[in-house]
Amino acid sequence: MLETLKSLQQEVQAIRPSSAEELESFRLKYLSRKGIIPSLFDELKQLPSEQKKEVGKPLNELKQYAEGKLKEWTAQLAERAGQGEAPADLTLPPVPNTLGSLHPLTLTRYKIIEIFERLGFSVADGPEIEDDWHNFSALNFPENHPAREMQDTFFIEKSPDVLLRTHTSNVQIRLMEKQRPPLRAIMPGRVYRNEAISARAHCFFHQVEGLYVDRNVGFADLKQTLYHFSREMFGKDTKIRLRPSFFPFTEPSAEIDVSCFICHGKGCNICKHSGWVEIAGSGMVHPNVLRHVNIDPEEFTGFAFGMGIERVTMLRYGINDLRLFSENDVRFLRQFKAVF
Ligand code: 2NL
Repeated sequence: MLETLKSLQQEVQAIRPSSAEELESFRLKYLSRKGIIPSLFDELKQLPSEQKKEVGKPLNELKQYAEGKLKEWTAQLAERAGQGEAPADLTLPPVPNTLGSLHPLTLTRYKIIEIFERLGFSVADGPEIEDDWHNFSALNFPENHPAREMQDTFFIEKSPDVLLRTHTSNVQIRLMEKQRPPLRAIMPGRVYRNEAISARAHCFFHQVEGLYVDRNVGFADLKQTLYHFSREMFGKDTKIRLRPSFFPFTEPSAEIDVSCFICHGKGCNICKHSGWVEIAGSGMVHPNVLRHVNIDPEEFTGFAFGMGIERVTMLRYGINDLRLFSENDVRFLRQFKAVF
């Protein structure tokens, strides 16, 4: 009897049913009412009591093993059937897209580029590590300008200076050095300033600058271009307002405000109850800047502007903390879906 049990145990262990039919014949052969294992229990009853003890335990183990195996294979076959054979239900919603999403700053940059490309502006690119000439001197910054101080700019080396660019105007200088007017380009990119990090300031941010140099480019071109941009970016009823300002590289210079697209002039937190929000700086390219790149200011004029991508993005989406852009928190990033 013990020998029989041992070989049965090995037999059952070796069985690997590969279909529902094979599984059923396994059940019938070993576990059904007339199967091998129940009939062994019948035999057990006939045995004298010392042998009952000896044989009872391994027989029970065999029964439990066979029952466990039946259960396990029943589940496995059901799972396989579910995967392979169930017809696809075409009325179910599609599997959600688990790809990442574009960063909100990327979405805003794409939108800005799209608007200016339709006006004939190309997109230019340049280095983030820059020399003094392309970041400051060519742009008419005086020798003692505070932006040249260590507190404001990240210097990599001093005399000759190597620094992290503080604006993308360096690309405009490089473009004008290389190409003759007419020039029409925008320069998106990352810029660096030595600021303590807070909800409103960061040691790097993103900018788009624009430049248009040709014969007879005037202030009206600047105004109309930025008016068109504002309406495309913030909506067709957007109005703009120009306030006098100062930059070393433009003369005259103006800050561009757009009418508050949140409250439409009624007054809200975004516009601090003024009805206007600042979005860009701008001006006519200073004649000294044109001279520095060998463009004759008597023959050519140009306008330029610069805007912060973070600022425009915060206004578009109602984001109130600059740090969210660089923390890579997916709970934040997931909320921005591209609409093309
Ligand atoms: C701002 C203001 C501005 C420019 C950038 C520029 C570049 C050259 C010549 C003249 Cl090469 N101007 N760029 C002009 C006016 C304003 O940026 O608030 N940016 C965030």
